[in-house]
Amino acid sequence: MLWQKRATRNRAAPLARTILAAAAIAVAPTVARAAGPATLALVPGITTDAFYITMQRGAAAEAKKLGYPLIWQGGASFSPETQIPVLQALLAKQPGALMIAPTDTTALINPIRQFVQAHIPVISVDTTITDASLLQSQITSNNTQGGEAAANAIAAFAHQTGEVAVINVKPGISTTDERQKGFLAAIAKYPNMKVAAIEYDDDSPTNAFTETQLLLLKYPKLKGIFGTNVFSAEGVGKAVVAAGKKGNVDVVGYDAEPDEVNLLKQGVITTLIIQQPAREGSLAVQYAVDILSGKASAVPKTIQLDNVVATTATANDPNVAQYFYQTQTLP
Ligand code: T6T
Repeated sequence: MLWQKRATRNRAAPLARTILAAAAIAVAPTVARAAGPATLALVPGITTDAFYITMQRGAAAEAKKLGYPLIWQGGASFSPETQIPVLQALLAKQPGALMIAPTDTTALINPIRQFVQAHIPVISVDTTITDASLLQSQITSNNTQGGEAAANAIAAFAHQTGEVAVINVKPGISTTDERQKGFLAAIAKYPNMKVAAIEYDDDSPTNAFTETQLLLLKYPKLKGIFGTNVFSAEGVGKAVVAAGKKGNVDVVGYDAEPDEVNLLKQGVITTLIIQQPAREGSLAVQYAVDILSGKASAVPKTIQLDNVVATTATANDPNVAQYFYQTQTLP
């Protein structure tokens, strides 16, 4: 197996840790670090997004429990241009395993291949790449189902008739592409409904806001808008309020960061399709540790987690609110 060298190093880790702990006072700290468990690296799509911050929390808690150091490092925008240099810097540090949310289905293939060639196992978490042969596991949500659920929520609001629109991030992101596909397929099942427009905001709430303002002017009879992620839904919701169209134009969003949750409680966003990023992060760490401990065969190749649907009516229910995203990483 490609990662045998690393797995062996980790099987020896508990013993090495005990010896080193006993000798900690006498031994130089650099020696102790080199012989400890391999460092796990988690690279989010973007560091300022509550979705990935919540994922970090799940990963950090699990890594702490299992006794593995975790590096969380990513770009300040959701783009290969900022993510690839992060990967290059990480490769030089030779982590034990890489867990990554690739910002593009194809642009990240070669950078990820470099880790595989360096015998570093790679797990995708949230988004993925089209070359699954490079990945030990792919962890994500059921994005197609989430898109369908968004369409059905908008259709119910619109009494199954009229025009709707989508504000998406950009093409080439596995998750949001699937959400859009699921949404379009579900709307197509309503004979009296039509998708009037699909716009891309490049993961910017400001762009989503402006695009929504223009859509509301161009399609005055618009019944609803689907914002496919945190920043899209936030921009759509705020633009609908600014246009005085709350209650006339339905907003269905993905994810659950604080601004979205506020809009949900106010009845601007009427439905949020919420993911389980903390669980995704925790599973990624468990799988990475399994692989490094010689138990790669126990790790599923793909796993899709269920979404949780929140509505304005259920927003204060603790069983739902427990899934809302956090804004502070764990140390
Ligand atoms: O919706 C999540 C994530 O699943 C998607 O891949 C990118 O956007 C988010 O991070 C939310 O902003």
